[in-house]
Amino acid sequence: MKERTILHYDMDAFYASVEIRDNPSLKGKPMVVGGTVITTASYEARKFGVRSAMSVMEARKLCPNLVVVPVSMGKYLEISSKIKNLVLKLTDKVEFIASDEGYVDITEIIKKYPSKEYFALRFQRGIYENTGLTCSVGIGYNKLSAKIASDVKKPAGYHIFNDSKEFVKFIGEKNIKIIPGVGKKFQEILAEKNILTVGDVHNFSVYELISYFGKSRGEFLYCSSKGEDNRQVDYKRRVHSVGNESTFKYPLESEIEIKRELENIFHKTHERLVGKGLLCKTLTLKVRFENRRTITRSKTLENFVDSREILENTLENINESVDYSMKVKLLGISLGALTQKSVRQLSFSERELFKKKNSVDLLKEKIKKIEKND
Ligand code: TTP
Ligand code: MG
Repeated sequence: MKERTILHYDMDAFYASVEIRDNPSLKGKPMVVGGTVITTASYEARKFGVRSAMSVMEARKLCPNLVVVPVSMGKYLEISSKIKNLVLKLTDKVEFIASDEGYVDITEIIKKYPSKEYFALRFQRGIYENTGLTCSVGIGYNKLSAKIASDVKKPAGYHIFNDSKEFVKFIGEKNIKIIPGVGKKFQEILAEKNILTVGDVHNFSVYELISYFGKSRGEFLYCSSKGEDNRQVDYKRRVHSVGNESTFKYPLESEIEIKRELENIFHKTHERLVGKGLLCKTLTLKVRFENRRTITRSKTLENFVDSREILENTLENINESVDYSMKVKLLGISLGALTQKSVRQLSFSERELFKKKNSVDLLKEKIKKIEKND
């Protein structure tokens, strides 16, 4: 199999960090985000043993000064799609596995950078400058090693596993629960066979593991303990345009007919644009005449839009420039130069605010050092 380089990122105390960013008086205090149940805890609260999924009542017993901030899901989702769009600017080979984490296949793009370390720092800095939030980054040679790497220096750190030798050495002495997918129940079953660390798995053959735990779990354990994981980063190709066409068995003759068909096609296309949560910047009209001659007419708008009115007017303008002296065999509309609706450009003041923060300066310094040594 071809050698790969995979990055995994995971935002630090995601919901809590957003709340602290938006209300700096919370900084340094043990706080959680939640109602009756905690979604996440700040790192200060974690020192008291406060964790996700714990009840607030239970947490207050551990930490009497705990500050509880209500959940603002809309806000976290908006920031989540902003982060996703930032990552997608690097490459479309991204698989988002939660609102605050994802895998990126950087096998190709890493070649343009001086080192993996440099890339990790640039990645973190990019996220921080645009959102004011820190993330942890792991770079490995497959998904498993990348995912575990991102947890090594949490929060705000990064770790790199260059090859399976390095990785297997690292996980060997660790508790078996370090392997994602090994939950509490499985851990108990494994303990019955004296498998407490990842290294303990090596005492068994793959056949023994399968006979104890079943085919899929047995194979999974065997491969994971040797640092093997062939899963691909499951990315979806980005949509570059949305469009619809209609071919007419009986070519259209009158302008009224043409207009009605165009309205139908526009309606379908516009619904798809809105349904996918996209904005567009260009509209293209395609017309094929009875003699098979095909023309396209495009207009690029000043801004990204999904407004039905603006797009309908644009279509009307373009359509007026078409000479319909011949019968029409096909009509098509496509909306291009797409972007996700949730992307919001940062205002200048917000950008400046984040630039003032210390950790960005630290990252910049580290990057400079690497550049000097290169
Ligand atoms: P996580 O990435 O698991 O946790 P986290 O980002 O808060 O902290 P860490 O620094 O350890 O990565 O989850 C991301 C968000 O998902 C988290 O901020 C809140 C939400 N969440 C819940 O709502 N319930 C839960 O049980 C968990 C684990 C997370
Ligand atoms: Mg997280």
